Amino acid sequence: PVVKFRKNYKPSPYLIKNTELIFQLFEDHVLVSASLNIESNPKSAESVNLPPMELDGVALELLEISIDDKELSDSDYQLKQDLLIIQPTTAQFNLQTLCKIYPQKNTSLEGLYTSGGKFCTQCEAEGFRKITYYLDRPEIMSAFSVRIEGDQQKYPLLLSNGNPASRGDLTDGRHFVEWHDPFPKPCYLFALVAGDLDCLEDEFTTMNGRKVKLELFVDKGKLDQCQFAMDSLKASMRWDEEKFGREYDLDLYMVVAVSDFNMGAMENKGLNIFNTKYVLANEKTATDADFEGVERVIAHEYFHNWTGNRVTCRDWFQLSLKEGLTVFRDQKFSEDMQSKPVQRIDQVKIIRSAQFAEDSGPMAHPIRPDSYIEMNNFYTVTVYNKGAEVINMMHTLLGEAGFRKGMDLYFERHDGQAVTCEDFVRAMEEANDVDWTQFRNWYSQAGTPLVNVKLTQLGAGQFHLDCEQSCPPTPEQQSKSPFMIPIKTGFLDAAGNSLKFKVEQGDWTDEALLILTENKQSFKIECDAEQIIPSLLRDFSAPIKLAYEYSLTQLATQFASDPNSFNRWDAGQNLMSRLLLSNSPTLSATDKEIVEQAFSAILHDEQLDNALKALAVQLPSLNSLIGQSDKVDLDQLFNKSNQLKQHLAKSLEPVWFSIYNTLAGDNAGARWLRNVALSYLLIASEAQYFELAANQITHATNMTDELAALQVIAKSKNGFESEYVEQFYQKWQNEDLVLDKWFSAQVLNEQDNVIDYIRSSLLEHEKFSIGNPNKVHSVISTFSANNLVQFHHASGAGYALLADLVIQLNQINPQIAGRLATQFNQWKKLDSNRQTLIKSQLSKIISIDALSNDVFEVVDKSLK
Ligand code: DPP
Ligand code: ZN
Repeated sequence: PVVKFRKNYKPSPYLIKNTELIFQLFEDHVLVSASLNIESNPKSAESVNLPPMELDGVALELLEISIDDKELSDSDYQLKQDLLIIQPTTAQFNLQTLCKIYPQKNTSLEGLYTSGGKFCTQCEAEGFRKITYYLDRPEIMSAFSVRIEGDQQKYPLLLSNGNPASRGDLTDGRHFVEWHDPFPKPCYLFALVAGDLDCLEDEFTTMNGRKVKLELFVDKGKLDQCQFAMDSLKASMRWDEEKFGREYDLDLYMVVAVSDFNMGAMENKGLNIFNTKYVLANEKTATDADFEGVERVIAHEYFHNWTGNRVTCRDWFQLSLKEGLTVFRDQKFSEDMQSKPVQRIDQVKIIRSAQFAEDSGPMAHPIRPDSYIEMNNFYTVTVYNKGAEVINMMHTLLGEAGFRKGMDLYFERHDGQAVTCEDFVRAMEEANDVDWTQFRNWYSQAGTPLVNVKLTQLGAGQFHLDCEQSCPPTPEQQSKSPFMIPIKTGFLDAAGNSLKFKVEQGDWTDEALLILTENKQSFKIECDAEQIIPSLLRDFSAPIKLAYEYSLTQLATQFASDPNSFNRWDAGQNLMSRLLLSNSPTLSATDKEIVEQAFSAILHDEQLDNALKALAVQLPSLNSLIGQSDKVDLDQLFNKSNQLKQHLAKSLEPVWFSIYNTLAGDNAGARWLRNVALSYLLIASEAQYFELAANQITHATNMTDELAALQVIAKSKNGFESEYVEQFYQKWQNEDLVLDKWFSAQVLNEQDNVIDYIRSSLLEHEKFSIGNPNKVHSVISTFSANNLVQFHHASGAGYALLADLVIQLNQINPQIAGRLATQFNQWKKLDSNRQTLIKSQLSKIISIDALSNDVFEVVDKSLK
C-alpha cells in the first residue's frame, strides 16, 4: 500500500474543462462514454513540458479510446494498476473513452452501484474512478453534461446534477434524459440515479424571490415518511439565508433516499443521495432522536452547497475545510431549532466518547491529516467533530459578527475555487485583523490537550488561577507546541450563586473568556468571597480535557446550581466519573449517597426542563470513561458502574415510579425522561416492573415509546425469548429501518449467551444482510461499541465476532470493514489478558489474503 503525504502536494499538470458523459444502462452492465476537454494547467510548473497524463480508473474495462477523434493504438497508451497513462502532444485536446462497468456486482457501494433495483452513485472520496478514467482529485473542477439512457419501464427516472436539458424516447422501450450542471465541480460531487420512485414535491422562494423546485424521491409507498425531511430542507434553506446570507443557486434541488449507503448522506450538487435513515421519518416509525438526525443531516448536506460545493477542497488532506465547517453550521442550526444546551451536551458526548478515544489511539491524526493510505479511513470524528470544535473556537474568539465577517470574506475570495484550510484561517484572520499563527496548531497537531487548573487564594478577595497545558504524544508527533485555548469561566459561591469577579485589570463580570497561549499561565482574579468554586470551560469552549481538584461537595453544588446549563450537566458527569474511575474497587456508601442526593435534587428541580433532567441522570457512558483514561480496569469499571446504577435505581425507586406515572409523554423531553425512569425501574426490579414495559410496547402510539420499551425488554433476562420481541418483529418486518432498531435492541443484552445468539440467530436472520451497511451497523457496530460488557468478555468471544465480520467484509465492502476494525483501537488501554486476545485477532486479520487498503491501514497502525 502507498502512503500519500500532504507535504508532497503538487498541482495537477492537466485540467479538465468540460466533461461529457453518456451512460447506457443495461441489466448486467453499463457502458460509460466520456469526452473530456483537457488543457495543460498554467499553475503547474511541469505542464509546459507536457508530461505523461495519468488518469485514475479502477475496475474498468476499456473498450475504446481516442484523442481528438483519432483512435489510439495499443502503443499510444498504457494501462497500469488503476491508471491509464497517455502522452499528450498538444496543450489542449479532447480525450474520448468508452468503458464497460458492472454496477450490479459492485458491493463496495462506491462508484456506480445498484440498491433495491435502482442505480445510484457515491463518488466521494475517490469513487468516480470506478465509473470512468478521470483526474479523480477535488481540485479538478469541470462543467458536466450527462446523458443517461435506460429502459423506460424500469427506470422512468433518470437523474443527474444540475438542470434537465432535454429528454426523449429511443427504440426498444428505452428513453434518455440529458442534464447540464452550469457550476464547474469536482467529480466527487457527480451523481446519477435511475429508478422508479415516488416523489414529494415542494417549492422554496429564495431571499431574492427565485423559485426553487424541491423534489424528494423515495421507494414506492414511503411518501407518508417524507414530510419532515422536506420541512427540514426548507428550514435549512431559510436559515442559511438569514444567518450567512447564502442563497441556493440552481432551479432544482433533489434528494434521493437509498437503503444501501456507506455514509449518512452525500451532498452531490443539486442531487443529494441519502441513506434512508436520514430521510424517512414519521411518528410511527421514527423516534424523537431519529427526527433530530433527519433534520441535522438534511441541513448538513444542504449547507455543503456553499461550504463544500461552491468552495471546495484542493486535496483530501483539507477535508475538514468543508466537513468541520459544515458540521459547525449544522450544529448551530440544530441549536436554533432545538434546545441549545441539550444540543451542546450531545455534541460534547460525541467528542468525549469517540474523538478522545481516536486522539489517544493508533489512528490519532490532526484535523488536517498529514498522510493517509486510504482516504475513506479519514472521514473521522476528528476531521468532522473536532474540526467543528475548532471552528467553534473561532466563533467564540471572534463573536457572532466577527465570525460572519470572516465567512463573508472567505466566500468573496474563494467562490468557485478549490482551496485549503489555510485559506479559511487567513480569511478569518484578515477580516478581523487578528494574528492566528498559534491558533493554527489546532490544524497541525493531533492529540487532546490537557489543562490542569489550580486556584490559590492570595489574600482577602484575591486569587490566582494557575493553568498548565500539555498534550500527550501521538504516533507521528512526539512533542507539541502549546495551543491557543479559550476557557470560558465563571465563579460560584459555596451555595452555588454566581459571583461577580474581575480578571487582571478587567471590568466586573460574571463570565470571562480566559485565553491560554503559554504552557503555564496565571490569571489574577479579584472576587469578594471567602470560598469560590470555579466553573471552567463553560459550554465546552475548547476540545480539551480539563482537570481541577474539586471536592465532591463542590461538584454537587455545581451540579445543583451552575447557571451555565452545560456546566451543570458536566459537573454531574465529573462527579460520577471521579467515583467510577477512582482506584478503589468498590463504591463507598457515602459516594453512592452523594450521587443519589444530587439526582434527587435534579429530579425535583421545577425550573429544569425534562430533557436536561434526562441527560443529567444518566451515568457517563463507558466509552467516554474509557476515552478519558490512559489505562482502564474494565472489570472494576463495569462493576462499579453497575453498583451505582443499582443503587440509584433502588434508592430513588419511588421517584422513578412517580415520574413514570405522572409525566404525560406529550413532548420529546417528557418522553425521554419518562423512558429513562422506565429503564431505572427495570434495573430496580425486572420482576416487579416488566409489566410496565410490556404495557408500553403494546399500547405505544409512537416509535420513541415503543422502542424504549423494546430496549428494556430485549435487555431483560429472558429478552431473546420474549413474546414482545417477537411481536415487534411481526409488526415491523416490512419496515427496514424499524428492523434495524429491532436488531440493535437485541445485541445490547448483556448476558453471556448474547454472542451465540448474534451468530446463530441475528447474522443468520432472513432480514439480515451483510451487504447492507445499516444492518451491519445495527448488529456489529452497536454490539462492539455499546455492549462493552460482552464485547470485552474475558473469553475473547466478542473480539472473535468482530474480527470475523471484518474479514468477511474486507472484500465485500472494504470501507465498512475498515471502519469496523477501528473498534479494536483502544486495546492498549486494557489489561494484558484482553490485550493478548485482541492482538491475536488483529494478527489474524492482517495475515489474510487480498487485504484491502482500508483494513490494512487501520490494523497495521493498531499493531504498531
Ligand atoms: N457525505 C458525507 C458528508 O456529508 C461526506 N461528504 O459528510
Ligand atoms: Zn459533510
